Amino acid sequence: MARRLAEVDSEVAKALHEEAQRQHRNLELIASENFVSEAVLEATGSVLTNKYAEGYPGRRYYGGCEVVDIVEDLAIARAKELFGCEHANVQAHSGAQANMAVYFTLLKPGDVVLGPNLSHGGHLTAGSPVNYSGKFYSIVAYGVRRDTERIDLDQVRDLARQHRPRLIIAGGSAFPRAIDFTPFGEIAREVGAMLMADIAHPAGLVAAGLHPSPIGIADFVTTTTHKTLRGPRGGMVMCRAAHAAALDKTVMPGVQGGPLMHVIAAKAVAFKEALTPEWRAYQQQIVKNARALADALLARGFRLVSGGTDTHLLLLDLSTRNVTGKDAQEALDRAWITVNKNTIPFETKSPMVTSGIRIGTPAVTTRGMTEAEMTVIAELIDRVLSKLGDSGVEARVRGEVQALTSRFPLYPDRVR
Ligand code: DSN
Repeated sequence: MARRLAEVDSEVAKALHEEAQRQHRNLELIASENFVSEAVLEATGSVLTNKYAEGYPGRRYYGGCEVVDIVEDLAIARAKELFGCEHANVQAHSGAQANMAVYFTLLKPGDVVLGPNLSHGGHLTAGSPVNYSGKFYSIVAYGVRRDTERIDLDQVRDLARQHRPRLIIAGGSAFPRAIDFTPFGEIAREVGAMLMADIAHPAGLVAAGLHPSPIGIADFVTTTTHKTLRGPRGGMVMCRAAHAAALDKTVMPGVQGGPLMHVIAAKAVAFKEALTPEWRAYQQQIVKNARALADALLARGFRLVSGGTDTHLLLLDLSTRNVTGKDAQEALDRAWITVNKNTIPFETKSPMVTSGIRIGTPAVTTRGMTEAEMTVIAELIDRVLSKLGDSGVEARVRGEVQALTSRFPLYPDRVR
């Protein structure tokens, strides 16, 4: 039992070491990724992975749950304190399952759902035809306005009046601008719909008071815990007390079995970290960095969807440079700058090619980078994309990326 990973499985051990080195060496700009603390990593890799605990604290189907009950109660209490919500279910394995839990709590197959178009910033689970949400429900999609590239609230209202949805969704994966939940709440009330806010992306900013909060407006709020929130990979659902029992029953036994207690422990740790002034300052720096990066890219002639950002992410429209998102992602990868290709509003290319890339600042901010480094990052991106496929440029940028990241060490004990 005492044998370590490297003795048991040298191949996986080597891959983990290489991944730690990659994370240390590269510039991580994927807007949905972050680097958790050693404390969160420790909880994620803990003995709680051994425990079955179907049910909820004090009401489990298995014996031996007295310790994991403490952990789940801590996670719930801290989530409630952090977001000011009436009820939190911390068992959702992911954001997709958090959303599924809300749908299955509220909807019957065929019910009408009004949600954001995927290529306008929405998420797969808000009704994409390739996702369960698009297969089970009758989806009506809203988007952004062509002129401002911000959510078209007139369209949301018109579609809601016309289609009388049972559920309206606000939030997604690629909205660079803050979402005001108040008008969504008004529209939902007017047409008798429930409102779900998916804050997976800006959750950290919401918790820090840097982005409007849907708590008290939306009936259900879903999030992941691993993006701006900087916790372990997982999901969470918050709701009004009136929906608590129905929601909990949907999560387990409705759509999940045993909760991942090691991940719930790590969520508890992350929420504790999030309740500190240092963490709030970190969230502020994420936003400052995103603005600095946006300004630096605009100054270099890039086009940003909606002209900028209010959050942690930017969406670059590369069509004005005749570069696809796919080619840009691959060229930046070769230069050790990690981004993801992303569709843009009114996209004309396939999701595997795209016209844009999405860039976020949570991970580089965790490493300690500030506005000065954002200017350097914009220059590095510009050099790679201005000479697409030039191996000499990519090699020189790789060297500069390594020089930059080595000044902001990440997991030093794991990289050695
Ligand atoms: N994959 C996540 C993101 O990158 O935003 C959403 O599921």
